Amino acid sequence: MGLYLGFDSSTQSLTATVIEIRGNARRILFEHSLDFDAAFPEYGTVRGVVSPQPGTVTAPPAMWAAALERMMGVIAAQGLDVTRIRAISGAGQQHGSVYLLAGAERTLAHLDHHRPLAEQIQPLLARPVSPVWLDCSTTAECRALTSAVGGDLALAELTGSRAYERFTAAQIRKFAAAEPIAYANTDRIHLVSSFMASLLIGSHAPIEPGDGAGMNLMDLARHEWAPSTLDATAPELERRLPPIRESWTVAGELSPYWQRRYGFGPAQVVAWTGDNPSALIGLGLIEAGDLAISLGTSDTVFGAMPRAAHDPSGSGHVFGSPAGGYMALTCFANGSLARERVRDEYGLDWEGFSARLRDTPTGNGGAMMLPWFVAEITPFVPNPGVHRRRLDPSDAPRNVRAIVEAQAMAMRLHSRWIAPEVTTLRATGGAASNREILQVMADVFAADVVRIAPSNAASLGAAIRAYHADRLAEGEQITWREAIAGFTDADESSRLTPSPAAVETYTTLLREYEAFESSVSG
Ligand code: ADP
Ligand code: XUL
Repeated sequence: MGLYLGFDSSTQSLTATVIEIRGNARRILFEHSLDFDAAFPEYGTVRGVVSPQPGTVTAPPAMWAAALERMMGVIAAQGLDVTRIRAISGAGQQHGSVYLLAGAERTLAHLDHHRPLAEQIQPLLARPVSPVWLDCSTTAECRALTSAVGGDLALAELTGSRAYERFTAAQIRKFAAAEPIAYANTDRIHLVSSFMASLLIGSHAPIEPGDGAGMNLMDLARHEWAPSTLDATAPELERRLPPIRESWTVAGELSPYWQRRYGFGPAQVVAWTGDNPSALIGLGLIEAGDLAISLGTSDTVFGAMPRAAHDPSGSGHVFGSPAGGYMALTCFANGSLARERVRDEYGLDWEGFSARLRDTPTGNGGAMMLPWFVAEITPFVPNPGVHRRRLDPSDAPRNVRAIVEAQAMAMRLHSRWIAPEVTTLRATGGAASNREILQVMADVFAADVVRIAPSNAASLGAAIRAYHADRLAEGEQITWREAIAGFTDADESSRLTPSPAAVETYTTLLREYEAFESSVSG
């Protein structure tokens, strides 16, 4: 059998993973990340994004194209026989949207393999930037959408989530009203995921239900665009959106551009999904059971769900699972970047940050922080602000512990609707390499925390999805259990177990945290 390639086009970086499958023998052949700021300084991003004014956060789609091209070149230069890559899929940061002009499809189909990709993509953009998930400038648009569809609950039952600032509907509505001419010139609106897949196949790729559910536009049960949400968002929206196709759809063949420029073969390109749905697969969460935490730019908690059940507090989301069925997710905007703010404020590196965590007592002597350096998604806090309780801002060790404990307690509290009790948490994302942070998670959740061997579960999940869809396309009735086998087993050397004393401390503290959080967030 062959090789399968997965990508994760995330907030700060693009990662690629190549897996090899020969019968029952499975291995990771290659894993590599390109950091957007460092590799593409000409786009002027800071941690992958641009923020021209507070609350408005965008990224340049041409940079993502440049990164895809650079990575394809890196893969081709590895000494791997890239013609053995049978299928490719990927994951994109969720919610972000890319606006293309009429004529884009023609250019995509005839890319000049002598020229770099980004300079050929730039002229196709009806909007030079893509609003991304960190944007929180669309509260008015969310209100309008909610009242047009009949309230929070009606919208959540229809699309899987109440209206959220970062979701694509609110972002499209804002753009269509603020820049009507550019909107009129927009022929196709892609998610990051379907945009990246389009670059690979040289034509417009579909959206799949995992990532489509992050738009507030898709009927979650039917996997169709929901007319009432389209009408409430922008005129003639449906003709601008790609079709929705099941997750395992082969979107097309790798276009001649990649074959001629880097020597790839005619690999099958499978619909891309969102980074969280892809991590669900990469962490092996096919059926309901374990929960996952992803400690990337955002922190997320998620798990598979057989039926769509909504968060009674209204702060969680139901997305499609790329394995069929659903996934539940809660997202926190103040994840890694907030930890970095505290780390940098006290002049620490990650080792110093971890040492402070080791040296401070569980429960922090009652000192607490609400680390809302930017507007928070969960709980909804539109105005940023860091709040301290019994915590001296000059006390570095206690501030380090306070942020990690607060993040862990918020994750616990706001994931109860997904799983009231957890036995094992599967961890991924950049900060999952930090054992001291994971130990706090284990103690607060009263659960074991494990990692899988590859560092990027979203990118691995994409490679596994490529394999699964390729087998189905060949007529093999492969199950998801067979597809993930050998890749998503827990790395036992990473297992952390909760300490009974710490669990007891956090059981009490969680109630105090909850009261503190709601007294400030309202
Ligand atoms: P994304 O996929 O959202 O672009 P990643 O999952 O790659 O992000 O995570 C990047 C983040 O990981 C960085 O912002 C950094 O704060 C965090 N990180 C990396 N190493 C460590 C560490 N040792 N301890 C804590 N956080 C870390
Ligand atoms: C999920 C969310 C983020 C992005 C970026 O709803 O907004 O996790 O997917 O990773």
